Amino acid sequence: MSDRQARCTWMRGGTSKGGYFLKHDLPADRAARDAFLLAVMGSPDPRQIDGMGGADPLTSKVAVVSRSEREGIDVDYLFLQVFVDQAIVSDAQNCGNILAGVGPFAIERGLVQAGGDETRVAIFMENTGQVAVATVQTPGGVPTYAGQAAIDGVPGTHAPVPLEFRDTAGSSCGALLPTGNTVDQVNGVAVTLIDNGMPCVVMAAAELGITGYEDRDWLDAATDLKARIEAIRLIAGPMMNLGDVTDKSVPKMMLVAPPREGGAVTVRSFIPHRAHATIGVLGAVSVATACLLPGSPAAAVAVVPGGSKKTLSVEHPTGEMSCVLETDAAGAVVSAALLRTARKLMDGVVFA
Ligand code: NQM
Repeated sequence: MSDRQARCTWMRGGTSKGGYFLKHDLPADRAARDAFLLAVMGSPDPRQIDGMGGADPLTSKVAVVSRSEREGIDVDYLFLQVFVDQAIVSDAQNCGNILAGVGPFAIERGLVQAGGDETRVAIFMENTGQVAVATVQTPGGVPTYAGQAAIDGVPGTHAPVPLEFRDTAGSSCGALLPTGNTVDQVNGVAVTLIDNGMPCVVMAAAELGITGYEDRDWLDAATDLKARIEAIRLIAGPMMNLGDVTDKSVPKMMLVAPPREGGAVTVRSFIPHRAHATIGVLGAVSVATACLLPGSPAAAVAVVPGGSKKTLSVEHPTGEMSCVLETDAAGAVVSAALLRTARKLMDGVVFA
């Protein structure tokens, strides 16, 4: 195809939505690829009126998928965040929600052979060099999206897509706690700078003068709060080995409060400039991990179950996300599992 059009599948993955491409269907040159994807989404424009993007970072996302040459791995997945109102395409983060669609997409497009009623797809996440395993429902050898699994933030029920992660600590920052500390002070606020799959700055909502139970619209309209959070983010970025994060979508900013619905913790997240409608998958894993660190702002508000395999329900603006964390004898998190769903929405040719 020309560099003005490409075969593409549009999918919802978890609580996100975006375009899924085979790598060889996109321009090989990075600048040309990014220009193509900006045009496909209609960026930069707050309404993305001339493109497929949904005027929201959660619906302006891209998965680039290819058959993997790596031992024991089925496919390689590169996540790209297409900014809505800036001409930026960033590979600086993973996306565990879009990840939920990668397994079914890989089977649909012939990269992976379905194996029985369930097919395990091992996915190398190129953004951070780590592996996730997705289990896709494939009755009769064909992916199905219909089922009884419900996730908060998505109406109805769908086929379950469990995701398992191992060794996500330090995915982008080189270490779970890149400063070596459980707590740092930034602009007078106690923060945990943590990366268990997603670089996050975790702090008490109360320290920022909010309850932590506000809804997305309220948070998005809180200009002074957002300016304060951004000032902390710009200082935290270099401390987390991320360099200058002015034009990056990481670290994510996580404001925690005590749970209200019987869960482990409540979170309001900024990703990083808009409030999240729910919470990112690896963002939730990172916050849940912070809850296990004695002395951290998250541990101070969290209700953590006992045992070496714990389910931490992370409450967010539209429900909760349950993270199953497995810990070793020292209490360090060695694996995380979450339930997502996905749905194929469109398959065809997209134009730039
Ligand atoms: O943290 C949003 C999302 C995400 C990322 C974001 C994600 C994750 O909800 O793994 O899924 O934090 O930008 O899609």
